Amino acid sequence: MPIKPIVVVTRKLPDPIETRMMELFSCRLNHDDHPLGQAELVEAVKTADVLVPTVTDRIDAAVLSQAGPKLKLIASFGTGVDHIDLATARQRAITVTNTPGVLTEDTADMTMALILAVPRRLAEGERLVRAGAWKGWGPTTMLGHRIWGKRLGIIGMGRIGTAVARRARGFGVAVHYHNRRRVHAELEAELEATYWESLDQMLARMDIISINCPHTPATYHLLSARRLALLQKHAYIVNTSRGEVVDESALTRMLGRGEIAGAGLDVFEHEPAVNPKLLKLDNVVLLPHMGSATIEGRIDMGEKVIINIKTFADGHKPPDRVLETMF
Ligand code: 8YV
Repeated sequence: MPIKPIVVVTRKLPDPIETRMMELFSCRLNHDDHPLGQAELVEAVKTADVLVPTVTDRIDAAVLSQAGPKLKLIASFGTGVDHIDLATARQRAITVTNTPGVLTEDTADMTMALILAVPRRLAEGERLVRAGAWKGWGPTTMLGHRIWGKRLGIIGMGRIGTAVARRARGFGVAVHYHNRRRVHAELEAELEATYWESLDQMLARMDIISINCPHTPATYHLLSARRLALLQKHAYIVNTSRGEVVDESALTRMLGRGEIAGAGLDVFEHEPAVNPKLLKLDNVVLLPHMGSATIEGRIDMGEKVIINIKTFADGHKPPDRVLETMF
């Protein structure tokens, strides 16, 4: 790879990151920040040494099959890599990197915000005031449910799940979790966490569920209609991971029928489309995939992208290599 590789960046990144990238690489930036269509992505992979995509780019087999021989690195801006066909990338000897770690705390904060917002009817109250419909305080108006003392079931006890658990403890919430592997005994003790090998068993017993696992072929619709039906009627679901982990139609149906109490969703199955039936429900808080949306986080993510590209261009193994076998 040339010392100054041709780097195509698919979306507008924070200014300090773009400036540094321009200094280090031969960069093609996306000044107006429009999401690239398939033809533009194909054009990008044909000419680039390095592609810097985001979650809004579908880097599937059709796109990768047209990659030029120079494309050796996909340095994705973000932690999730479900928008990239890792198997095809590997077949074509293209290294894939991501930006883990730096968005953990921001995403955990947003998860906690939703865990508080849904049972305490935050968005509903805000809408009431803005609509000029608030008639004043009342002893039985806008009653939600107490957070303190509830049971939180975390699906996916990786970095973000653990950071959510730490926050939840501060709110007097009991931590339960389901994960492919049980976490280290010391961490479990610190969090006073209860491990459930069986997701079904955990779902049936929790007050709040937080989804913090990646979207992979194994977690697609992990919360299927059958599993959602195991939840208690008073349970809430919060998702700051990926919409595809939940059967969104089944969830919407259940929320509409009052079969579960509410949901806080930062991610959707067909982003940026949101099921119109969800928009009509009061017991949901809907956010536009902004879990990691802090300026500090986005700069840290950009720094990671730069380090991954620079290390690779210098002939070394970039630190954040995504191994297909991990997913
Ligand atoms: C990112 C995310 O902002 O990193 C992830 O996996 O979901 C987001 O927080 C987005 O993916 C950037 O590509």
